[in-house]
Amino acid sequence: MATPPPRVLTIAGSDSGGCSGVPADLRTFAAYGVHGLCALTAVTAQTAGEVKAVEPVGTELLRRQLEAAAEIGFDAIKIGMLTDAATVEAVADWLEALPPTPAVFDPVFRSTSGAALLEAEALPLVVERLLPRLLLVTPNLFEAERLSGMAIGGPDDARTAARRIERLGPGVLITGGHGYSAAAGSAGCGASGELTDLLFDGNRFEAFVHPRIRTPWRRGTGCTLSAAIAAGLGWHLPLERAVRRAVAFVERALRGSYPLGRNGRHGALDPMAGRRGHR
Ligand code: PXL
Repeated sequence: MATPPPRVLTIAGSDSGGCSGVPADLRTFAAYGVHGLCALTAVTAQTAGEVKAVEPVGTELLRRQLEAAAEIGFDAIKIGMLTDAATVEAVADWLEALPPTPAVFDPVFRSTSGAALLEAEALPLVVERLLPRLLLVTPNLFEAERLSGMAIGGPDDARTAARRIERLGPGVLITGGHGYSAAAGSAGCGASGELTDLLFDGNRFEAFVHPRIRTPWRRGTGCTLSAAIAAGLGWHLPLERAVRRAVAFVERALRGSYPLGRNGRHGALDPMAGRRGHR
């Protein structure tokens, strides 16, 4: 009989195109060699480039999934798309009653194509009810601006915003992939061809500098990063090592990205890069 691998739960939305959300998370978990459990928050209909429909599964069915997952047990949790206030509350209530478990939250507010994936009224609930119960939150610069309530024009602002978000409860990893809004040419992204993901755990800052992988096929990047961190935590890596490994994992997945659909403009990164069965 094989030794059971770590178990990691994703609480997130499905993506019928298989690029982001639960499909990306489960591929990431598979690549990390952990057993993936999933609790769907919402079902979406999408192509590789467009979100066509989003519908929450409802708090009753979500609760049943979360209770069933807790019966099996898990070592770490990734939380993604939460859609609306009722869903945020259901997840927060459940987390509150759970024995302490490392949880990583990717605060998905809108899709790459601009579709709203968390209603605006739910943000205060995220801050009050969810953030205090998390080990780590992984906002991009836009999401970090929303969570911290300040504009982030460059690396110094990113540090200030990270401190503000950390005061709300969790450690924070601000991802640099989207570029600073104001300060053109500032360190961190853009001209140099490098970008920085900034980790603040409440004690120290750690900057993860890595090459920007230039690919138009980037759907699922944020989901994969947070799932990879959760998988590392499932293997009991300390937070800093789990993040370092996840950043390298996403870089490799982006190098293996591929187009999906007719015109080649859209596509996804490949969490299974180098691990596909037919080779
Ligand atoms: O990339 C954010 C994201 C997360 N989860 C689901 C999504 C998306 C973006 O479209 O559809 C289900």
